[in-house]
Amino acid sequence: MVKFSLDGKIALITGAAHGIGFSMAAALAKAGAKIAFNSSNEASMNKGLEEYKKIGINAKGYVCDVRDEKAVKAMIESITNEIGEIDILVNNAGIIRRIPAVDMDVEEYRNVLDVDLVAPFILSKAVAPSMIRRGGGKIINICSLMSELGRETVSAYAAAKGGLKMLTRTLASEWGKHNIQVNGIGPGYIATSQTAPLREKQTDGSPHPFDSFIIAKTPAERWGKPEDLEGPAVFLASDASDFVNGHILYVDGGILAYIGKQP
Ligand code: NAP
Ligand code: GCO
Repeated sequence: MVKFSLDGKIALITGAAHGIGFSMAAALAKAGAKIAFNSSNEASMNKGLEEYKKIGINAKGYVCDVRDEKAVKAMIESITNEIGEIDILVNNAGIIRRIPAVDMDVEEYRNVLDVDLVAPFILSKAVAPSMIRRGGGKIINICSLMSELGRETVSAYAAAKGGLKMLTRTLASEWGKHNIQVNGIGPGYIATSQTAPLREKQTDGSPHPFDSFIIAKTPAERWGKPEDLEGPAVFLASDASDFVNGHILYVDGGILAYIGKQP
């Protein structure tokens, strides 16, 4: 369907060498977009390039620390010169540190916010002038169900993702008149390297307690897969969402709607 076509579009997905970013980038490519992605290091970027090649996607990879505004501006200039001006930005790069607040160094806390909240501002601010000049664009911020709920040990992450929800709404407010739609995707619990520690089997082979906890809290009774984010990403990157702005689309199997299974 034409509304969902990304033919002729150029998309930058940050942190998309693997995980959720990789799946969303692959989906945008299958819908017609040219893909640029970045990693924080060469090894991961090269591994990502190999994975894209394996599925027939001619992605272009860059090494760029999203916390570094100078490096981000240089990467965007390279993408513009080598591929073209960015139509779709997916702020996907993110980290988490699971440490009780009393034990968390302020520097550790600040670093999580730098990657998960400041970097999306840096990237969005860097691509917006071109989008404004050209009459529009799409920005998708990868939030989290932790943009709405907290839990122990993830103070920095939840604060960042909560802030990212409001950054999404604020940029949507500022740039809507320029036909730039700024939205978020809020994944629930997705099986990636980020959540691997929460799913590791116990020494006796039994499920990790957190694994069982999430299954009981999720109406779909399963962890999400990176592939579950493909359709939402194409929707928010395409003309099909031209009147959707400042919205956080939760892709969580219903966890935010559910009090949880009675033990
Ligand atoms: P992941 O596999 O760890 O991917 C995160 C990516 O971020 C990595 O590829 C990493 O790149 C990149 N990254 C981290 N710091 C960076 C930096 N300073 N500069 C450049 N790139 C950097 O995790 P994921 O689960 O796919 O998460 C992707 C996004 O979804 C994150 O924003 C995460 O918070 C969010 N999310 C995840 C879940 C979940 O359950 N998995 C749920 C909700 C939201 P390299 O390693 O290639 O350098
Ligand atoms: C955790 C998890 C979550 C998920 C995700 C939930 O420690 O609770 O890592 O933070 O990664 O963000 O949507």
